[in-house]
Amino acid sequence: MNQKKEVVHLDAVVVGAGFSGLYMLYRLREAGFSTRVFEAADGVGGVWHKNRYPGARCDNESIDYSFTFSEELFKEWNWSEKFSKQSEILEYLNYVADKFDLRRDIQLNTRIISAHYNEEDNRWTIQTNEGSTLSAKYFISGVGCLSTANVPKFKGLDRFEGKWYHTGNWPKEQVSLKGKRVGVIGTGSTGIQVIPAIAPEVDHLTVFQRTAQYSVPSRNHAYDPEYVRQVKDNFNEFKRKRRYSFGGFPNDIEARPSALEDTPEERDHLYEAAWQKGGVSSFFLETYQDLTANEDANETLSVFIRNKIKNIVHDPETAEKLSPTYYYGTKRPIQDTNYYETYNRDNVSLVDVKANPIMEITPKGIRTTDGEYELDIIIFATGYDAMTGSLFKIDIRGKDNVTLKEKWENGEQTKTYLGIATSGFPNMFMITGPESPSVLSNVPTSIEQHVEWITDCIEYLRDNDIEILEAKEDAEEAWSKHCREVAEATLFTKTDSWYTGANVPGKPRRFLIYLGGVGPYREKCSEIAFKGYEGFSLQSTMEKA
Ligand code: N01
Repeated sequence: MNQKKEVVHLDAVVVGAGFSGLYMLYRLREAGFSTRVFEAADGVGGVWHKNRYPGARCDNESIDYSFTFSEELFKEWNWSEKFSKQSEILEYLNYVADKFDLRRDIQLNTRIISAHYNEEDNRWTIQTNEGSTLSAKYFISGVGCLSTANVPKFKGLDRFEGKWYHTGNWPKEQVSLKGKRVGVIGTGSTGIQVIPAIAPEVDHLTVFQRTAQYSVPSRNHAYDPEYVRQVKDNFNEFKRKRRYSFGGFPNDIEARPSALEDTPEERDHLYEAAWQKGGVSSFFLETYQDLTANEDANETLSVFIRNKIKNIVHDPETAEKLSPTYYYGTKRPIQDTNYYETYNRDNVSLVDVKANPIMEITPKGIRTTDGEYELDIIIFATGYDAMTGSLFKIDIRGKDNVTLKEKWENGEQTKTYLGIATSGFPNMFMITGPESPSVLSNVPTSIEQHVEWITDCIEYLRDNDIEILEAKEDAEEAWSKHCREVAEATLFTKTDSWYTGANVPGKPRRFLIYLGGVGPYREKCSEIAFKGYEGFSLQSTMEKA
């Protein structure tokens, strides 16, 4: 007999158990909403659960890259290094899950495959891959901006006789690279971490580079306990600064207004100081403010880094191939430990696949237009279908059965209101969604702001008997236009990168990150809430009846 499956009723369903999902669950539960988080992986941690590749680290400072919602948590957790290893961040997120007893409402190994808004009862019907059906008043995405791996569709990959891995889905089991001929495709933040980490272990490493990248030394080090004590003692100030800063970091911006107002000697002096101190943030906080806004200012730093590459890399031809030409900072700025130095090793070679594109993967390795490279292992450090990829993996349908993909990709533009909501999809929220500061900010700061805003909003709806909240089309139009205008005033839109979607063939070119600053963005969101959720249409239970 065919038994009808039971539908589980909840206030909220949250997708993903990374930073976003964990905190969302905590806040909604505290506010008295029945909530369940679904996570496709077999553990909490989101990208930090999956990105176990050799050399994986955070390139934001560890203390800054933490939650601040709990002073107790902030004070009892001790980061060991300035830039944490993936394993330490994963340990932290597991600690958070245990400390706040989150696991009982997290279902692991379960993928949400669809979420359909039902206009009859104003609820979301949600299906999982293991056949459960849920009904929730609110559908909340915590899928992250960089969680859907981009594996380029090279001809012949299925015939490769060796092993291949994408860094974003690195296996839990130890991958033995010792004595192997390894190829790495991709030299973004990830490739630049993997390459120096594995070079000493492998027999030979061949790097397939499409775009040469600027990278600066991280100069990672163990934390000075005295520094950590001072930060913890000033928790409230740390938290306030992080929330109202431009980038979501607690640091003061000491950068001078323009690189063009200083002499070349003064500029080199500042750039050299930042290079010696290490970390991308040293350049943005302590050199010049117009590096990503003005082409000539940008070129001064670009030249400085290109000269560094020439000085570090012994072989002039390799140094030339490693020298980037795009506007510094318009691809995600990168920091490293011994990246350029790695090309001085005898067992490392560089292939320029822009000049000689990859034609196919053969059973024995990779064939480019200039020949075949025999390999035992291929590592794809080829990035992500960013910003929208993970949302589109779920069949999300709003009013009139319209899918999110149809709305955003078939329309002339992806449009959201504040990056939190989108018209036609009532009672759906996106944590760090498209057109919010997200990945061009310190992400945990932006996650905290969104989670708190969403929780306050849902409480407001409950307290005021409001059944439906939906972004208005004109408010969304205006926000989206504002986002594009702010971006167009920078150099970001001029470069092909995952920021613009250009890394995924066929993806529409759109810049979906709000560049107006974390602090001003927070104020804007708070003002909208204060004005009774201006720009949203609200429908009460009574009206509906
Ligand atoms: O990915 P990417 P990533 N043939 O897209 C190349 C975050 N992150 O994983 O530049 C050949 O930046 C591509 O070439 P090109 C961080 O936000 C954070 O490195 O497109 N090559 C590029 O070199 C970061 O920005 C941390 O020409 C191909 C590379 O693959 C984001 O994740 C650490 C290709 C992809 O670079 C993504 O970084 C690591 C093809 N068909 C990552 N397709 C932290 O520390 C792509 N490439 C927090």
